[in-house]
Amino acid sequence: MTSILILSGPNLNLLGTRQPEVYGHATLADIEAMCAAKAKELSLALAFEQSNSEGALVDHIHAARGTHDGLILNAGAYTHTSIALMDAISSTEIPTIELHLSNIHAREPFRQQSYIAKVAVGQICGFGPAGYPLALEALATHLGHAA
Ligand code: CA2
Repeated sequence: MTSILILSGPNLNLLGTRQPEVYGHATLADIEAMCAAKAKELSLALAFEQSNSEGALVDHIHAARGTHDGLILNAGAYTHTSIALMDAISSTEIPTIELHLSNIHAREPFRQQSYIAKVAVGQICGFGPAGYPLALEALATHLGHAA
């Protein structure tokens, strides 16, 4: 069975508590439930992890090698700074979709730079929580997964 890891970075554990005008009202648990339903529909195995620590996120990407077939990564603010996360993706060669709730290209200039985009299959941003099931469909298609 095709297995996907959805990995969330710093501060995303606080979703649904503040800045709903930017990030929406859904909590990370709501997003996980939405993804679990979509994964069931697509016959995908799914794991869901979050960490506020850059090193722990690198460890999750390393551990995904041989365990999961693809990665959906919302690296939060590390998107814009982390060569370590970029190197973890390229060294494990795990097919990765970069995901953001907000449209990072329409925000501050520092958010328009992404190290993840340089090694990702593609990027989905700006659709809020609805981007997650879209990313599952896109990654399943990219991996040649037949439901
Ligand atoms: O749009 C996204 O998904 C981001 O990855 C979210 C990050 C931000 O640094 C990226 O530039 C874009 C921030 C997540 C912060 O989450 C919050 C949760 C609750 C309240 C405030 C922020």
